[in-house]
Amino acid sequence: MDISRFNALDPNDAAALLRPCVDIDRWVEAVLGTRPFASVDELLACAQAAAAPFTEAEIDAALAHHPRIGERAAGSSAEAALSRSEQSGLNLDEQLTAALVSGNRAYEERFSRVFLIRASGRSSAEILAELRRRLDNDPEVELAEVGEQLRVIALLRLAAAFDRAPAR
Ligand code: 2AL
Repeated sequence: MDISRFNALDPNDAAALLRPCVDIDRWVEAVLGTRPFASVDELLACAQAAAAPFTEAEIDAALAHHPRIGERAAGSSAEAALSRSEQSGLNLDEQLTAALVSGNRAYEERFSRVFLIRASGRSSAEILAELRRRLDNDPEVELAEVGEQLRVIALLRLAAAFDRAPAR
């Protein structure tokens, strides 16, 4: 996608490009409502500002679309394909898989939501260490961390849709 094509897209088509990045209506509408953009940088800056911060309700709604770390997303949706690609570097052996399953379970018991982390560019061992570190967070600190991870993943996906190198 290039920026002039994106500016000219029908709102439904433009929303269909944005929604797999993070399915939060307010964010999608903020980006759509700011078109036209002079550049991809301007689009990414707008997308970033509209994501800072997400509310708790927005985070919980968006997390419903994220498979657990270590679980291969099923189906042919754009989101599932993105998730599979992000998690493709995880090099999971039996031991790491078991550790992630039990870490995910402990996290969900403690925080009542799915553990979320930007998976692309991270090894399974790194992810497991982060999961264990974040398990000790206070709930408000963890809410801020998960919101930040959701924003990072959304911006990576959006940048990739415009053939941009990841901006972290
Ligand atoms: C994911 C996912 O699907 N892609 C990614 O970067 N992280 N899931 C997760 N639970 O963290």
